[in-house]
Amino acid sequence: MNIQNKVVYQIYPKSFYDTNGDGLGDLPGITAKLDYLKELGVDLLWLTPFFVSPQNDNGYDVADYCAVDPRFGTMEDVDTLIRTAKTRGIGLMFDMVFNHTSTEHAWFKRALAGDPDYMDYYIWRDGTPDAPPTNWESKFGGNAWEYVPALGKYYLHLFDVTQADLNWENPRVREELKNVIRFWKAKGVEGFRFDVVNLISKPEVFEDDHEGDGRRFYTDGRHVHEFLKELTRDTGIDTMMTVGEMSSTSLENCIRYSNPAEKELSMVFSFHHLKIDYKGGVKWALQKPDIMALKKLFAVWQEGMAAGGGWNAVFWCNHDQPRVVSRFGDDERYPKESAKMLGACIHLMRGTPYIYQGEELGMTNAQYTDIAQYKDVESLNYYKILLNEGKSKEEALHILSVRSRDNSRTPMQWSAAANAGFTSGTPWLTPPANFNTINTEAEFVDADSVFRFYQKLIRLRKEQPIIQKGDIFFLERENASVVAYERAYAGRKLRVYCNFRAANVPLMEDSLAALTDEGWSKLIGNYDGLAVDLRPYEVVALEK
Ligand code: TEU
Ligand code: CA
Repeated sequence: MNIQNKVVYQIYPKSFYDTNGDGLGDLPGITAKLDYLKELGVDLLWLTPFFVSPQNDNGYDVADYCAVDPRFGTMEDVDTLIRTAKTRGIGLMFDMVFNHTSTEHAWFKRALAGDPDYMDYYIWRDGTPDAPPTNWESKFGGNAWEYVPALGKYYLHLFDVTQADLNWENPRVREELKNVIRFWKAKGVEGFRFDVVNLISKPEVFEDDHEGDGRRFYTDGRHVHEFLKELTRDTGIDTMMTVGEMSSTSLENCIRYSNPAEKELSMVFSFHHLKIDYKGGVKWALQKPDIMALKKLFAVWQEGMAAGGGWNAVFWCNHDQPRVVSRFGDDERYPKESAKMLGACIHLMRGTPYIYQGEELGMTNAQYTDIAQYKDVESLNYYKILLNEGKSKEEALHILSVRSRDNSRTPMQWSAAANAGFTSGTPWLTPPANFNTINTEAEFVDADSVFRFYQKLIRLRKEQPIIQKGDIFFLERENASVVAYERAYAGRKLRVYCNFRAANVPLMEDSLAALTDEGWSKLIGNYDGLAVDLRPYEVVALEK
């Protein structure tokens, strides 16, 4: 599949559209909104997990990989969705959570019952109740090992205690997972997203980490490339669109994961650019976004992946990240300008853009003020941890309002009707009050809306080989306010300037007026005409 001219749209089914009034989005709700997605112009839909699950981590705790959770619908609904999307030229990508299963999975239940074959599907270490095998931390807080008294052993869980890590060293595990891919491939999906797939290969010996939380021992682990090659080869997914979610990864590894010659994956998500507002690298410690750090990371990753023949998935938002307009933009004074600037910044880069539902409307953070409004397991765990660390309730709630994953999981804002038109019942998460103005109906009739701008960005990618294939080189490297880059292809050039400040900012290397004198003309922007300086959150792309 040509991945360079595609745009992927991520759907969090639980929050997309509810057709039966139970307050939870469902699969028929996605089918019902295909015309909307067609109008936007996206090519593929990545659906986060809708498989049978106790939903402790909203479906990332899978209890049966090949069955549909009745909350979301039926297998027939899946077939209908795939078939109907195809008639609109839209493909589906399903989410494969292969680092761990739910502790409700039949494999884990057999392991718990002491069946040695199934115990070997997971990672166990001997121990006593008071001494976990290592000091590694779970990504959701607390120690990463859980003691099972009946077995006298601990199992590893890098995420929630109900998400047990699979033992990829066991060939039977790898065969089981290949069968899952084959099952969904036969249903006619066109791609897969692999959850935290660079964490699947654990070390041979488990030891304490005296420098960190343990991640250096299992991130991009010793056999990960081998395992991915085998999975891809044996399931024949090398011709499909595949993307791996890479936690705390390196450029060098991402080149290997995504260079077509390696036959591992089509592209990768990396997250370094989404930690520029983590103080000391800690998610729960707030700081203002460090735009200089952001620029450097973009330059390293964009230029580095191009040099090594790798391919990035480019994105700001997903179901784990706060809304970008609230985060790196200004959702109060410049909501439209900053949402458009952020969109263009990513969409004109080298890589395949991913849009997370509602991003194309400029949807904001949830604006919750009460702990009872939160549902996410990570948020609830960290609320307690923050209080235990001595933070006041107000401080802890403020941190959650900025960092919680629920910020992105609020219902899709379809209209100004009750519950943003998402459900006729009670929504599982409350939408922020701004759905009155930020919603698909309002943005359809506004020619200047964020939606119309995203639509244009998608169309430009399809029309312009330079956006799909151009080389990339970063400009304005010393300018702490502006992210700027030049694309080049077949004698043509494209320059993109993005102002990340709520103020006028001059360029360092040129003025925009001088550029027009040199024959550059405007391709797209979020303000009328051109000024000498960049205006607040202005983006302008010039071509020559
Ligand atoms: O996320 C992996 C991951 O490490 C995160 O983005 C995580 O949510 C964040 O670091 C916590 O601070 C993936 C899924 O996208 C996420 O929804 C799942 O909870 C997680 O894997 C476990 O399957
Ligand atoms: Ca429903």
